[in-house]
Amino acid sequence: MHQTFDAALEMNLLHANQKGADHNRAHFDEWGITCINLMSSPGAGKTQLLETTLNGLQSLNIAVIEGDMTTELDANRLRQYGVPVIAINTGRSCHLDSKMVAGGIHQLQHEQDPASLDLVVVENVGNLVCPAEFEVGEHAKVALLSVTEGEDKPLKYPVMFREADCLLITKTDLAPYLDVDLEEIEANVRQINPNVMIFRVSAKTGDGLAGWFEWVQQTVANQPNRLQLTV
Ligand SMILES: Nc1nc2c(ncn2[C@@H]2O[C@H](COP(=O)(O)OP(=O)(O)OP(=O)(O)O)[C@@H](O)[C@H]2O)c(=O)[nH]1
Ligand SMILES: [Mg+2]
Ligand SMILES: [Zn+2]
Ligand SMILES: [Zn+2]
Repeated sequence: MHQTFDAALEMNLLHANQKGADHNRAHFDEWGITCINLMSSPGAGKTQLLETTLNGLQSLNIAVIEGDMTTELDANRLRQYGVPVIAINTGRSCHLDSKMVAGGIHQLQHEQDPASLDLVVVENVGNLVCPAEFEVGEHAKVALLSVTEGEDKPLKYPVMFREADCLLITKTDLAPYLDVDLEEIEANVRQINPNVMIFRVSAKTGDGLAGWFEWVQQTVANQPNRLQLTV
């Protein structure tokens, strides 16, 4: 959260955002859809992970809400996979908020029957701090940390790691070329969030992706209204 001169203002902002997040989650629950919020610093590999996930999980009907400050570069990468992609430009904002995502959901709703979807993945703006403080109505938060970012990042930027339900240590194919200790990354993450699910993955080689795919499928299966709607 940016330093504000007025704590009350900050509380109001987060309160308004929470109301919007509740609105979005009500939509997802009404449609029996799961929503996952993907967050990381710029370049940790969110879009590439999404590309491999769209390829690997074709049994699921997935839509993407793609947040970027400017450009539709990531959205256009993902459109090539033939899935609905709603692009949101945040302008000067360093994170998506629930109101922006509501706009995306309503647009998605106009384009197709939302109940035909299993999963909406929100790719947040690349930023290791602010996205974690603005809930968008997701059922699960997934954080990515690439092996090039340094073992200390979970300790220095704890909010996202504390909030995450699942952490992906990405680009593990690069680890042999670096002085990086993956055990230390995991220990630092566990210090902040002892129960988080951790996967080590390489979107480039495919290493570790099976565990991630299984986690996504399980998360989708756990959407309570999905069970009611499909029986
Ligand atoms: N070696 C290697 N490179 C990767 C891997 N995943 C992503 N990259 C590279 O990392 C760079 C950034 O990947 P993106 O997927 O665009 O990262 P992002 O988190 O979506 O970036 P922003 O949306 O800008 O925050 C690209 O050059 C990718 O090719 C991986 O598993 N291994
Ligand atoms: Mg991206
Ligand atoms: Zn609505
Ligand atoms: Zn910020």
